[in-house]
Amino acid sequence: MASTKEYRLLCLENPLLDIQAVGNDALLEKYGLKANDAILADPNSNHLDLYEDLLNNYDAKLIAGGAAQNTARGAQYMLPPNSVVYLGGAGDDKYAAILRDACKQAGLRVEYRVDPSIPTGRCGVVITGHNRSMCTDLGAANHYDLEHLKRSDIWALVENAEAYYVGGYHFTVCPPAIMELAKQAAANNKPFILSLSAPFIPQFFKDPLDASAPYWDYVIGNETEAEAYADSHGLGIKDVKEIAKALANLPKANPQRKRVAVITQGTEPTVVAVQGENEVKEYPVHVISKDEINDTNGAGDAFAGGFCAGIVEGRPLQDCVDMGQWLASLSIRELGPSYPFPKHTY
Ligand code: 26A
Repeated sequence: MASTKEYRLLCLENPLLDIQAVGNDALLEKYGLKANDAILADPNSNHLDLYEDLLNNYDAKLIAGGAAQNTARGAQYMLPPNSVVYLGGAGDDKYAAILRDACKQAGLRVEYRVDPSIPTGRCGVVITGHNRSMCTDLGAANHYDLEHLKRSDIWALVENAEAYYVGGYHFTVCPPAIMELAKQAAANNKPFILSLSAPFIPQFFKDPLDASAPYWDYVIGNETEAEAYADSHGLGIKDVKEIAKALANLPKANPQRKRVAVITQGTEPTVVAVQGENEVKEYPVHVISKDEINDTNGAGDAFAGGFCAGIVEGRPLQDCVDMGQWLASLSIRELGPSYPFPKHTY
């Protein structure tokens, strides 16, 4: 029988408000951005001017973002009411109010560590064609801490949850909180799901990432993140299937679960490797026509959301991948990392 427990999935990362607009090459060049990338804003550059520029000159939209918050909203979209809770740091301002409102509408419970003295984090998203360039000023999200996670009411949610999802972007913020969840998962044989999030995480946050690796029951990434992992770890392999296999077979803390590595590749098939298995499987994506594509920002987060929903429900791996692909195909039809309402059913 399916569990009737509430808040079975607990997610952690950085709540951000996306300031998203269609831009052009000149705009990318002005701020030194690549067409398809995710970076932290450099306060010593002009990055912090990007947000006003997008709002004033490019008709930017304010959309609830933060990669794992998008994933959490996505998982909740596919699960019964009150299934998902999300943790992260936010301010006490207009942007936080927009985030809370979007999450409330999605039925996602959020428990922010509120810092009223620091603005809520923002992410400038510049869309050019099918590319998106993201530049994040973490703000209050950067102040998430172990103290919040260990607060008795929050820790009760941790103990109650049956699965944890951590966005790799949180390695820039609070690795100790990630490790705490990771160890809690292993000690209680609960699945710990980690997203690589962006190439700069395996490149520049290699040490905290590697410290968490033994605890990954599921590791999710896209092809560029997989390649960045292989490069930064000197694996000497470029083939996505081989990288997935290497990830799946890293040393593991909890031997009761075989690690699964899941690599998405845009419209190309999703690659899945299981620890100890020779065969790497490929699952074709759900095809949608070109003119149905609104924007692909958040497609990876949506995939992770559907995948996590499947894990929480104890579905077979193949179904979890299918649920991820289904939710990604819905999100691509929306503006930004959003899901259609009224709800579609899987
Ligand atoms: C620490 N960084 C850079 C980030 C992010 C981030 N979420 C958390 N931390 N940079 C971009 N994002 C989010 O990624 C989503 C699309 O996948 C954006 O907010 C956007 O909603």
